[in-house]
Amino acid sequence: MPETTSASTSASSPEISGVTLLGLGAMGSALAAALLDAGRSVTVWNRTAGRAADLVAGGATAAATVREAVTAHPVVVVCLLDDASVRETLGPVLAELRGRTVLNVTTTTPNESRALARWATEHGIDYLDGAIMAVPAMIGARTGQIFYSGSRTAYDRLLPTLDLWATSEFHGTDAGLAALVDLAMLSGMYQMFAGFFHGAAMAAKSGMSATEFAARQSPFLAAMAHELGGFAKVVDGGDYSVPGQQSLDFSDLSHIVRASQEEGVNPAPIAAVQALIVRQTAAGHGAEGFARIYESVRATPATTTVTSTTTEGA
Ligand code: FVH
Repeated sequence: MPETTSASTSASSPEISGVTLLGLGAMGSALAAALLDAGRSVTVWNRTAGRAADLVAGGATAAATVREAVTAHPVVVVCLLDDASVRETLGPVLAELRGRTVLNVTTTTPNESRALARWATEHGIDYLDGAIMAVPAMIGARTGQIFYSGSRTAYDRLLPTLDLWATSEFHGTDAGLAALVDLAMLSGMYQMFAGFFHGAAMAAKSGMSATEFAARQSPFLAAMAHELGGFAKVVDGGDYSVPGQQSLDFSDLSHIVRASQEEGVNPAPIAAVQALIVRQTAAGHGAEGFARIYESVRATPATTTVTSTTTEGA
């Protein structure tokens, strides 16, 4: 189990003097603004000029080049589009980064983060990876979370600064762990959203608008979310036959799939869940509870097709 710690470890960490921020998109700008609000010295850089105006009005220094930006402070926060843009931006200034700390909060896969950490270490850079569980409006309001992994010393030193943005949580010295937990959380979220869209498409056949459906679905899902703790206990206990659960034999969801087809609605989201059930019932586990489908997903089947639009890290 990864080591996970939150903000309380920060109490005795000394404050850092100033921060460089590379990338002034929606998130990078929010991160910089929160640092300025806290009175920190901030130097910013963005590939396309002109995005720094508001931050400069708020007290930031705009650097004309990446080199000028990274040499301004011992800590460089990177908030760019993806792994490729991080490498493209940091590659030419590797010599200048030696001896500094890089905190990369760009969304990456775990292996991209690990590769970046190795690359940084090889060049004498202290590397901390961050994964933001928040939208820009939540930064500074501390209603979001940011997961970190990689250099523990960097995390401890930066924590008073990190805590200005969101609740901070350290997941371990394996630099890929923050990205892993981040993407695991997003996986659950997107599948919930897909389920909502499928339900909305079915309800639309009754004349119900998506807005009307959401008004019903939202409190129902909130109530159902309380089931997660119970499912988790079954998964962690490893006994899917714990009494009191609805068995897979009771329903393989074919009534929902059929209804969707009858109404001319693509059943793909619910059919995907059904396929996970069928794998378990076919293997003789039909008398066990719904949590059993965890066994259908915890390893990649040989036949799974994975689509990737991102470039893997070196
Ligand atoms: N915004 C959000 O809600 C999410 C929340 C969760 C975490 N993400 C991740 O944060 C990274 C940055 O997201 P963002 O919202 O700031 O993104 P954009 O507004 O699209 O800005 C992208 C910035 O990246 C720069 N950029 C793109 N390609 C390059 C490149 N090849 N070289 C240098 N910079 C590059 C772009 O610059 P420009 O287009 O203005 O010149 C923006 O500064 C991201 O990983 C999210 O997944 C945010």
